[in-house]
Amino acid sequence: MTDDTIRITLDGRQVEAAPGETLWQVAKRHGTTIPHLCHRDAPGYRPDGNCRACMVSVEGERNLVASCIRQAQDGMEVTTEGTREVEARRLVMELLLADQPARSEAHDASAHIWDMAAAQGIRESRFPALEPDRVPLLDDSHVAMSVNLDACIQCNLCVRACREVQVNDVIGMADRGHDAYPVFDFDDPMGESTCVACGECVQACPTGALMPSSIMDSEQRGDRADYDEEVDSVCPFCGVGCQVSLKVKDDRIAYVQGIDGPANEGRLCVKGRFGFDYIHSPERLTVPLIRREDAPPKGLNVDPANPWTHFREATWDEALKAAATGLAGLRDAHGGRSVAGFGSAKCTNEEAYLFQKLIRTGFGHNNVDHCTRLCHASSVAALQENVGSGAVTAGFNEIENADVAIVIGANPTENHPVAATYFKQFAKRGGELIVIDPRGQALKRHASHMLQFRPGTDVALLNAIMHVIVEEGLHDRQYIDGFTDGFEGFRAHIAGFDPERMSEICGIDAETIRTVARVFAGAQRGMIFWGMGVSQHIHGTDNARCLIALALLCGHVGRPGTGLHPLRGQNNVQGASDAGLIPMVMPDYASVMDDEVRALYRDLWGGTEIDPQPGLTVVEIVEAMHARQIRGMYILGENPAMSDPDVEHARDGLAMLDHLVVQDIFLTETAMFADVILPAAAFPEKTGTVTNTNRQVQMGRRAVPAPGQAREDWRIVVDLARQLGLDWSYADPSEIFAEMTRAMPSLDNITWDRLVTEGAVQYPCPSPNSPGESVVFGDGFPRADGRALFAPARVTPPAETPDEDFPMILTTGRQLEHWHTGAMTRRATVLDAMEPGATCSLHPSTLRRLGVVAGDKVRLTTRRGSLEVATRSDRAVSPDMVFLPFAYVEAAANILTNAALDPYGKIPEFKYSAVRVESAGAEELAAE
Ligand SMILES: Nc1nc2c(c(=O)[nH]1)N[C@H]1C(S)=C(S)[C@@H](COP(=O)(O)OP(=O)(O)OC[C@H]3O[C@@H](n4cnc5c(=O)[nH]c(N)nc54)[C@H](O)[C@@H]3O)O[C@H]1N2
Ligand SMILES: Nc1nc2c(c(=O)[nH]1)N[C@H]1C(S)=C(S)[C@@H](COP(=O)(O)OP(=O)(O)OC[C@H]3O[C@@H](n4cnc5c(=O)[nH]c(N)nc54)[C@H](O)[C@@H]3O)O[C@H]1N2
Ligand SMILES: [Mo]
Repeated sequence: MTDDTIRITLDGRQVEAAPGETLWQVAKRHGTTIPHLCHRDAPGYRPDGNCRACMVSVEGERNLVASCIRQAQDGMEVTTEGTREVEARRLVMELLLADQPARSEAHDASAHIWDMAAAQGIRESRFPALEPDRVPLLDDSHVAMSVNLDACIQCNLCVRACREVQVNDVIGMADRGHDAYPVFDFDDPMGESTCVACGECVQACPTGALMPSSIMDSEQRGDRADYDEEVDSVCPFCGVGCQVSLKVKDDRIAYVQGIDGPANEGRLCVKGRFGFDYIHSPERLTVPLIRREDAPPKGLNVDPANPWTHFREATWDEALKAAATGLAGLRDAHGGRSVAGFGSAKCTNEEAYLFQKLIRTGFGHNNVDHCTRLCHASSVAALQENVGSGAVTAGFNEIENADVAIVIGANPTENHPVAATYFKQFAKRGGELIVIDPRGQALKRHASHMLQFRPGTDVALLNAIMHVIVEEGLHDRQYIDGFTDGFEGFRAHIAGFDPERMSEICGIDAETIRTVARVFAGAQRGMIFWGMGVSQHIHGTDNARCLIALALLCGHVGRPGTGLHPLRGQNNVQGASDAGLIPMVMPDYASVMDDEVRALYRDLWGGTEIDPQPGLTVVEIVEAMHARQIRGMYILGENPAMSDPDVEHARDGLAMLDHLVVQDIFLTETAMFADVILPAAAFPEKTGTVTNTNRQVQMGRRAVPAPGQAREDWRIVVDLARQLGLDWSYADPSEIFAEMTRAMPSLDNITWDRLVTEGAVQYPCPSPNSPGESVVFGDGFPRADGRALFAPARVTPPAETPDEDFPMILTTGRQLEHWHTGAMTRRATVLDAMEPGATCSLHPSTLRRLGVVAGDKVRLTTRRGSLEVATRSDRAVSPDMVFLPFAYVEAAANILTNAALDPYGKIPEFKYSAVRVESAGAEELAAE
């Protein structure tokens, strides 16, 4: 017991309270849940004390007090269950109910307000309805949510949800007092406002005034509790790893709620909340398919709704046999190296592990890779080289403890929206947010410093920042001496990068560079977050080297509120990489070239020798298809016919394969080239673990059955392995996980049982009871000498720069509502309705120069290909650039992109191509 312990009397009992704890919280901790409406007992929600539903009496005070907001003070005598406060609370409740639709007609008969009323023995109000027609009633302008203002009790929770928890600032209160009601922006209908549909307000609303439309419009109309089962799992979209509660009704996901996972603390984004119904799409693969003998030549020519012109239905036995025989035949005729595999970062750890084991033992080589190659491969290369580990050194939630943070080449409000809520909260409470991006992306509004620089010039800008830090003596000498190597050489190297000269390259003036250098180096605790703008360049590894050096220079690693955090993309890209879906390393990044490593796996895997030669990477595999070195492929949960650079070339490669096995949940563009298609269960239809960007290993649980004959991926891989002659006998994912823990030190102290009961454990985990460590490397680095390394980086121009024929810059990326190649999200009703078609974004001045208005089509042409796409006006895009998302097959961005590779990470330059932009209308007119 410490001296600041507070002692109060609660309903006659002596209890203790922590400083700052409210009476409501103390009571809750001691087993009394005081009724509450405007108070939400969830992380991030500040008490507001406005609804009076939680009143209690405090000895010596004349008026009752709102327990949700009144803090405990030493010596207080509090009564929560005496006649006076109970009667007062009942009165409040009755007055509120008088102004609600009756429960039988409620928008949500299971709303929190009814529970709270019932808890006080109130079923209906004695009072007449106050003003039945007082406010406009239904606003159903939004596809995902409906607003029923007649049920609003002005509790303000939706405003706090929107403004303080998600920091979106869309909802406000109009009018005052009893006449107040929530408005969106400036009193727009919700569907026309700037709302990003995170649904936090719907989750928070205690009355059903804000409801998921899926419930309003369904048979469960008006009852949020009308479900058969609720299952805790993890969101299948991005690397944040939000924990969700899936409400299941009649074997379908009726709706989704955020739960208090370590990364998301109850929050979700539009995809996690409203994007799950892709699994119920009528286009799901439900039976195994085999290419027909008389099918037309392979190409993008299959209708996913009617594949029968190209494929015929097969039994599982027949399909597995066909898949295995085709691949084994190539292995026997041309050697195992003629077959390659792409595993999936959308599947579980266990599935990723089995997949690489299958390729390595079934075909005797390491030609196995996955989308990490197109993603953070360069970041991981630099991190491995300089700090000895490819994972983040601190979870993103550590930003709560930081004073300054850099977000560079990442657009988290769209791509890691729940992580972005923490970044915005950080800025709101005064943290210095430095955003470095060629695009005036949404975080700009929250940034204390926005460096909108020229794309592809990160090394110049970052070296200049570091030049200033060293020149002005702001670097952390003690840290550098204690924990790093290579500083002297590095110092000499960056002496050549003065801000005046670098300013000409990157377009940021020298004074701003100096200011930012001082801010970052001067802070006690700083973090660096980065994304694809850094990694997807031919100099992506150099970009990441600079970021690592910057953190080391300032000693911003290894303490709370400091760290390096490449925001990982797919829900399980961290885990799939850890599990060894990488051609040069085994699980836990153990080199295939290391004799001891191979001996370990030979013993663990029953005597099969592991090939000491690293395998080919994603883009190299495409080249090898064209060279006829790779003749067969097994592609599980990836869509390279959309996601690879220079994708027409990649599609041609796929068409040249003698045998292609695709395992997916949809008949994707890639599956159109397949010889055998194996229908898989989607994430909410299976059980297994996934690892998020924070290194948190979490349990995904089966909530609904898979459609038709679709099977869990791990089961299919096992069956295929057996067909290939491997004697595998896994009967459950827990057995696979147990085998992984034997090989992977990163999983020390993490067991299946722990994950079942705790939901999540972060690695590294020092003991069987520890939740794991958010911040690592406080006492040294996992490199040979225990020290981190400064690696100098030079300025390299992009592989292709604008010229007379291709005068503008094409950059590609993502949108909030869509996932990568669109396979999932274009089949999710709400998401598809919000972003139904392809558009490219251009600055209004560029549109004018081209003589087109937003909505008109333009033709984009690069050295690889050409396409037409509608335009959208966006001031965030600089006038010499065009932004194109890669989710749309009808305007597939990768037809245009450059497959040139970074030499270390082997990642292509998705973020920079020289492009010609012309009005498509003009072309048509000329043709007439
Ligand atoms: N909604 C949605 N969310 C996703 C995904 C999705 O498909 N949809 N995909 C997931 C995956 S796998 C990933 S990897 C992440 C990716 O998440 P992000 O890394 O945020 O991805 P991008 O939108 O591709 O690019 C990020 C930013 O890089 C900037 N940029 C472009 N060129 C440069 C440059 O030369 N230098 C710098 N410094 N910045 C530049 C762009 O303007 C953009 O703001 O998102 C994940 N989350
Ligand atoms: N132009 C351009 N191209 C890019 C990028 C860019 O920024 N610009 N970014 C790159 C990056 S960072 C990435 S990560 C890649 C992503 O590239 P991909 O991984 O190829 O893209 P996804 O669309 O996520 O593909 C996932 C596939 O898995 C399927 N799937 C989903 N759930 C399951 C499941 O449970 N089981 C099975 N078997 N299948 C499932 C989906 O239907 C889909 O076909 O794209 C890269 N390509
Ligand atoms: Mo990614």
